[in-house]
Amino acid sequence: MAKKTYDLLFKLLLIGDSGVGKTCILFRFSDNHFTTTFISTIGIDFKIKTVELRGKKIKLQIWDTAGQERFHTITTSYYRGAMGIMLVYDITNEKTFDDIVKWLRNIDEHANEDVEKMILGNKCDMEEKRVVSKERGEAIAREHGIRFMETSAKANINIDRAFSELAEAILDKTSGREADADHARIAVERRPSRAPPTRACCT
Ligand SMILES: Nc1nc2c(ncn2[C@@H]2O[C@H](COP(=O)(O)OP(=O)(O)OP(=O)(O)O)[C@@H](O)[C@H]2O)c(=O)[nH]1
Ligand SMILES: [Mg+2]
Repeated sequence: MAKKTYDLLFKLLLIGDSGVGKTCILFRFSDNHFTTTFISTIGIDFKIKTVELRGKKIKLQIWDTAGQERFHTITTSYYRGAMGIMLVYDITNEKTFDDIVKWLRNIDEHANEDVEKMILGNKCDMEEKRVVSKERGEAIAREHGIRFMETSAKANINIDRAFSELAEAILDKTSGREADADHARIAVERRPSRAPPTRACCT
């Protein structure tokens, strides 16, 4: 049988308005490549990258969704399997930031309850065109108890870090579950196989 080349598989999802840079973020992370040509994603696409975290090989299967409304039905059908979701807005476009609440609502409706989330304010290389301050990004993330980072796919700022932090948060959760499972197994193994029935004494 072929040897498994990874220890864990994490499924991640990128969501956010069209044009915020989701595909570029993914390409920078997977291929260290960037292009200024905008080719809007049709439906959904994915890339794979294996990273090493705390001595474990983690295969990241990253789903890149189309931000355009007409693909809403197909893209939301991918939320359920995601263990981590990156919500992306563009710091030079107010509407994409306002829409973060809409994307958060979509997550509430379609994703697993314990999915790890992270908000990314992308295109932070365009300081001269900035309309959303970093503080506002931090504030909305704090309000919803979510991680936050400003990124640039173009200048390669915080791209690797964003994926590592999200994967690490999932790893923390997964390790917790593994520990729980071990604990439960030990508890079962220690239980006497034929424990005498406990009875209330009646005289
Ligand atoms: N300056 C700058 N431009 C960026 C950055 N990231 C993406 N872009 C540009 O923004 C445009 C849209 O990028 P995409 O990655 O295709 O956007 P998307 O979010 O995938 O859009 P949809 O697939 O339609 O949902 C392209 O012209 C990119 O070159 C960035 O970090 N800085
Ligand atoms: Mg795209």
